[in-house]
Amino acid sequence: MDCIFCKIVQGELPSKKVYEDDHILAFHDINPIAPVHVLVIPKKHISSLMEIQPEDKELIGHLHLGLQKVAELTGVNQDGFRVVTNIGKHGQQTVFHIHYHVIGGRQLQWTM
Ligand code: DGP
Repeated sequence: MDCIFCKIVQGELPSKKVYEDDHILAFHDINPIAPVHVLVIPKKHISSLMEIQPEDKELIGHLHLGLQKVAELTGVNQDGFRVVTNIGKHGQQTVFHIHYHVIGGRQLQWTM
């Protein structure tokens, strides 16, 4: 499968890791939009939020605990942050391996 995030998981492409365990990986976004911009992904290939299956419930719960860990590791838990997952064309999803952007380190605005 030609998926850049699967290649990062496999170590075939480099990444600046923030956190890793058996099921998830967190790494710095290559094109950050804020002082902290980390992507958190499941190691399992799931193409988007719309492809999560009932058997993935535990994995997705685990990933949310990973989001907390990343917030603590990067310090954005102190003043707050945003978690975003883009889906499809209108969501401007560009990488079709589900990922959650952890964005913070400055005051964010809400513009669409
Ligand atoms: P999106 O699909 O629009 O939710 O965002 C994909 C994000 O992935 C985008 O912010 C840039 C980032 N990205 C794309 N390719 C790479 C890569 O090879 N390495 C890293 N670290 N980030 C990447």
